[in-house]
Amino acid sequence: MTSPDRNFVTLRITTEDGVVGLGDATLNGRELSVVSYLRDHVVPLLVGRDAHRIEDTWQFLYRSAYWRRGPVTMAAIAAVDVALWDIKARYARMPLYQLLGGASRNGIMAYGHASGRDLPELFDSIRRHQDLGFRSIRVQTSVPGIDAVYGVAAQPSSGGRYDYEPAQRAPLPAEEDWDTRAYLRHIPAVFEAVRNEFGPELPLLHDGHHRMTPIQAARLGKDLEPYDLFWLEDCTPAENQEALRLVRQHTTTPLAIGEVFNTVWDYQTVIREQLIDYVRSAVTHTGGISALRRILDFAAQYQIKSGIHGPTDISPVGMAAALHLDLAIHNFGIQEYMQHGARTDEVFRQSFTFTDGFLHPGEQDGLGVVYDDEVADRFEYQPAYLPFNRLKDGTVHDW
Ligand code: GCO
Ligand code: MG
Repeated sequence: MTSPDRNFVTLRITTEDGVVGLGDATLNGRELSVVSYLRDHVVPLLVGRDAHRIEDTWQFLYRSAYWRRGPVTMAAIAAVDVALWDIKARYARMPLYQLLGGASRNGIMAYGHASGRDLPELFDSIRRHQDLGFRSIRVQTSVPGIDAVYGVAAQPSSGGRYDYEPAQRAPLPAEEDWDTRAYLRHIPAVFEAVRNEFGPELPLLHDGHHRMTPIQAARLGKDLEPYDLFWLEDCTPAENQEALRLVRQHTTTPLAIGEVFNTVWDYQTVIREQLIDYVRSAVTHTGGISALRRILDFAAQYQIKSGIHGPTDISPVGMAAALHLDLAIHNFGIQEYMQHGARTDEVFRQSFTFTDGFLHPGEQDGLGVVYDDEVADRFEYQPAYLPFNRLKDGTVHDW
């Protein structure tokens, strides 16, 4: 556990001849649960096992626990899986993507998070991200009548950069407000203004963050069609995967879902019925490289592509795992990329590059990440929670 710019949980596995593998086990707002799951229930089972038996270890951890699936379990299994892949690639003395089939592309298209409380601030943020090299941009803005909206930098001092995922360091989650009708009235005009300012070509993404009903999501998808989005993300809560049928009937706006999913079973209907266009899971939350690769192979049969989750609450280890997978699979779509802070980069010495809008995992053996214990130990865990929403009448709503 370390908390340079935010809390991160990292698993290190060391083989008897000293080869080290790293795995990301960070579950934003519930980090301590995964630390306990690993320390108290998984690590004792790993000591003495053959580190080369990745698949057997994955199946052993998934089936021997009896209780299956869920974000805590799958983050713990993911950390073990990624650490063992890191070890195997280090033994093989090659970058991890080579073990996954080698490169299927020259670089990994990334998208960045632009935001603004109003159009001038939003336009500045988009330009800043273009200056940073981003060729695809997520657009989030404030909404008149709502005080705090997801994805928008709270103050312009950060230059409109939504710097870190909003796990506020506080003993309790912050309450935010929401009004879906105000949001639906406002967003289409924002995208019309962005298209008028930046032209028709720039790939634009938007995150609905689970807040609409299916018919509201259908309306927004239809209203945004003239602006040709790359994707509309988490347009409606998707525990009920069939809800996407109604959205799909009304709009051709591409849909991305899955950052809160944690196994292939969460995707079965939306993939088989082609109700989505992009799989949003992170390696860290879905059981690791072994599991997410299977989900993406299943998705490929339905012409669905990857859109791996890459906010700052995915650690550089989880990010590196994503990049090796992004480089190797055929049905790559896009990679989310929020740059980590300087302190985080001190703890996790990473070797991936971001050049002219494209990421690359690098050519180091394994994942290409080194964890500096001495620096990490300087940053104690601090309780931090994602906010939650209430509607005007006080009803709790999806954040
Ligand atoms: C995204 C996600 C994040 C989540 C965060 C939760 O699209 O990157 O929606 O912004 O809110 O990862 O921990
Ligand atoms: Mg999202």
